[in-house]
Amino acid sequence: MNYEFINVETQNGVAVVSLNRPKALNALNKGMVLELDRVFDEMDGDSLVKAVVITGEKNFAAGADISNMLTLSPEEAKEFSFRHTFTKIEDFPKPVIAAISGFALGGGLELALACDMRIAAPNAKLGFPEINLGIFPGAGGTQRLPRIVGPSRAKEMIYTGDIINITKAAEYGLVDIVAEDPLEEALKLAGKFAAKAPIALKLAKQCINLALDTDQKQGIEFEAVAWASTFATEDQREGMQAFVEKRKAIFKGK
Ligand code: DAK
Repeated sequence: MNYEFINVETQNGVAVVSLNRPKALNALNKGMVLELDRVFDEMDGDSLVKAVVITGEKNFAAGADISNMLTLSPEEAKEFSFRHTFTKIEDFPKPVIAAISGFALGGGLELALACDMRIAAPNAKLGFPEINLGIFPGAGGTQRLPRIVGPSRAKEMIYTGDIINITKAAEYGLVDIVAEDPLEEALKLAGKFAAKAPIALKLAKQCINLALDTDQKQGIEFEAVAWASTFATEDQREGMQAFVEKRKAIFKGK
């Protein structure tokens, strides 16, 4: 499949999706988000893809494309929404890591928040500057940010619009790992994920995501059912048999 605004390359079970509008600091236009939507649908059905890294050379993404939004009516703004795509990424049944260099702002940061983890370079600059444009984060930012950094820090970031550096982002827990080469680090971690039992990993992701959405008792009930269902997989037999036989398990995703 050919794309105009992204590049996709899969190696050793890990797909790297690179945002590719460098002249606009990878600002997300409608076309780029549609392509992201499409590639995640394709990767969902591709058994060769076991984990995904989203990245951008030099910059992750400096937000939604402001020139696309200038004259939108409220109805058009609703249409312009990225939230379905970002929720698709959050719910994607395989791990997704954001590897961030340079700017991750506005809609770009919202995209990174929809990923399972964020690995960033020392030069990364993160923030929600929307308030300076007379709007506020509207593609999941007000919901995901407080769950990750807590409500007070989320309010500080969203009310001020300040762009924060890597030291503060790491202290806030907005960035999980700081690495000179975030893509290399993300590939290492994604490679580790890719070697695990895919069904167990998918179910674990569902359970953890649910933990942020539901009360603990319901979450524990869901976990019990999901956990028991792993005993219907060949990978559970293989994992335990390999342990008993003192060899490395080879998982098939069945
Ligand atoms: N949109 C469009 N173009 C952008 C851009 C953006 N967000 N960010 C940068 N660019 C473009 C610049 O216009 C410039 O283009 P040329 O003039 O060269 O043609 C080029 O990228 C390089 O940028 P600068 O010359 O400004 O570079 P600097 O290093 O001086 O500054 C900067 C970098 C990141 C500080 C600055 O570019 C900047 O402040 N950019 C805007 C950041 C921002 O405000 N981001 C938030 C955008 S609002 C929705 C929900 C959510 C959203 C949308 C819809 N719905 C529910 C409908 C999300 C909204 C946002 O993200």
